Amino acid sequence: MNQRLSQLFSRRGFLGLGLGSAAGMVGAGMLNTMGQAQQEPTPMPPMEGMDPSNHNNLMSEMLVGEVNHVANGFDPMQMLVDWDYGTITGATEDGRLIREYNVSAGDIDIEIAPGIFFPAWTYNGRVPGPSIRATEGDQLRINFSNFGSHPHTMHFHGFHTAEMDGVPGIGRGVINPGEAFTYEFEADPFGSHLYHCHAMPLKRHIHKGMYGAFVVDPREGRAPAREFMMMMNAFDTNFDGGNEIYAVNTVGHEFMRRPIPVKVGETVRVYLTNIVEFDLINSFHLHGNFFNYYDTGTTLEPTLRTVDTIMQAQGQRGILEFTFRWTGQYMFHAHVSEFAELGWMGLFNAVNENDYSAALAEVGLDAEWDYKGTHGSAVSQSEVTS
Ligand SMILES: [Cu+2]
Repeated sequence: MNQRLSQLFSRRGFLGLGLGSAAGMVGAGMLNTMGQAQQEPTPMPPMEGMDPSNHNNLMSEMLVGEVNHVANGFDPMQMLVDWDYGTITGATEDGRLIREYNVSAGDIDIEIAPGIFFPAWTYNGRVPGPSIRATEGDQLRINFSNFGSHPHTMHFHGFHTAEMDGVPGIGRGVINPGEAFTYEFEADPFGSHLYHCHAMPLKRHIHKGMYGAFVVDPREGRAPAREFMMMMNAFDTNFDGGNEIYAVNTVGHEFMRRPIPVKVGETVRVYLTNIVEFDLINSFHLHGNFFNYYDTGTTLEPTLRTVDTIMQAQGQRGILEFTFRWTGQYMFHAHVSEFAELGWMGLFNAVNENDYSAALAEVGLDAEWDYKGTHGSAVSQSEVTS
């Protein structure tokens, strides 16, 4: 056992005893609960406020209440724009940037709808895990440590050797609790990709929350736009092999309670992934608008033009681009009505430039969120950090 591994084992021991002295290694939110044993699933409370007699009030069809994002340690609204570019630690002999990322697995309980908790397995204490972003050709080093209660892996979609595939029995295979491994490969091809745990049983490890976006920008970048990461996910809260809550970025109906501010006339670009387990098909439908779609994001020209609904099977991804012509609130949701009613439904709030600051403030956002949303490309990021 090398020194790094022995350190990890001792840290794992601390966490298991609930002494939690590894604050420098894991987020505070993770520390709160990482030492706890897996809890029994929380039964679904009745959906209060669902009043079938009221047909004119959207809110009457929604999950009612507020989710405590601070206690969760992550906010779906911030997840739209909080890309992880890693740290540029050098260059390869052939002159490509080396980007290093730190990812830790850990067990935490998360609130996925008001009052509904789910015992998640996470990357970096959040579901989805960090939105890893790089530029085509970068050399990526993903330093993965497993502080969780089960063996896990990180399986990336992209070109890489079998040894780096993060699959049980091939290369290093599963990373056991207390162990660490560095996955290394080139960011190739550009596109809207994903990573997820590939330990067995696969459907359990994925639906527990072990997945995240992996976006690779083309070398020349893409045209300026307001960019969002949207992960269509769902949760089986009673472990019966079917989902009870559906969402984009984990929290059901979050973007109905807090419409996403966008500006009339600007290009909106969504990096969309479907990771929903147990249901064969998910979809994304946009109101009052049409979009161009780049299947898997691996082309610079759209693969579908002027559509308002796309389907994704589990693991499929793509990029949507659209522009709002008029101010107002525009829904986006699964065109599977059941999913929409169980949480997969949100709103864009399209406003004029002069009203944008007010629209941000209404949903608890500031200029930093606006900046991150409009400066997401890793191409420009490397100019800043290198
Ligand atoms: Cu796993």
